[in-house]
Amino acid sequence: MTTTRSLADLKDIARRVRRDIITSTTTAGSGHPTSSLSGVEIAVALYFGGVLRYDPRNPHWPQRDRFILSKGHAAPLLYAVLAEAGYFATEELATLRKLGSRLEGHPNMRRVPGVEASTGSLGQGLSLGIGHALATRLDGYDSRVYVMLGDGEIDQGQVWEAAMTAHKYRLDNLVAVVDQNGYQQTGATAQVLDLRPIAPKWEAFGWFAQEIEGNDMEQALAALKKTAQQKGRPSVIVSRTVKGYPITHLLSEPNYHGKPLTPEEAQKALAEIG
Ligand SMILES: Cc1ncc(C[n+]2csc(CCOP(=O)(O)OP(=O)(O)O)c2C)c(N)n1
Ligand SMILES: [Mg+2]
Repeated sequence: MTTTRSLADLKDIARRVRRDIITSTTTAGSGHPTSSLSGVEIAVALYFGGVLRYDPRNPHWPQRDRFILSKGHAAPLLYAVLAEAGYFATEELATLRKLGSRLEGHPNMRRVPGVEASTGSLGQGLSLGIGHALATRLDGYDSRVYVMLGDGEIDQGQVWEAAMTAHKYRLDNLVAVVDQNGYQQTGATAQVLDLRPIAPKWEAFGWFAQEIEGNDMEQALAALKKTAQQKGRPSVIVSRTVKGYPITHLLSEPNYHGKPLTPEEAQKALAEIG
């Protein structure tokens, strides 16, 4: 099944998800709010815009589509979306990173329903996505696999090995999203290792590439839907976003990687989100 909401509803969900990201990380006193905030529109469009087929009452439904958060440190985003989708109660988000909680700092597929892969060691998610895409094809299903990567994460060689492999097997049921928020752990991606222009590199590896403003819900939704029309090649969406969006004082502030907001900052941020 898919869930299809109106554009206004999707924007409402995105606001709730952003609030959950900020509240859960501030309550935890740790985590990666800015990395989570940049990817909200893509994740919300995917789960609630009629793109991903899933059933929260049957998380292992064989014909389901898969979403793999390769940038696993953005777990607060994944958890907020899974709670919104009905995999578990929203109240559980308050247990993020607490001792004994299944909502660990990085997603654990053995503990959390709806988590398709245990990620956090960057660079591996696309390879895992290839495994799912090949397996579901062998099973004769038309399931699709979506993988979100960071723009720093794609520095890793394994990502490009996966890019070559996906093309070799003509995996038109595989979609990579590069959350191009311009920053990684220690600074701007442009300074650490400048891979721009990103889309032509994927095209050179045989992929169908789209470039979008990724904090625009309409663009996120349209780009995700368009990937289904591709035959014989995998798709990538290079999603230009803002790390920390839309919290003004977090906008592209490199020192905020992996830091929660203080309770006072969180109050201001929640007011800003509305
Ligand atoms: C293999 C590996 N090396 C290093 C890290 C530590 N690390 C966590 S987040 C991060 C930066 C990731 O940047 P990016 O992919 O751009 O994601 P963003 O937070 O900007 O969304 C790094 C280096 C890791 N998780 N895995
Ligand atoms: Mg980044």
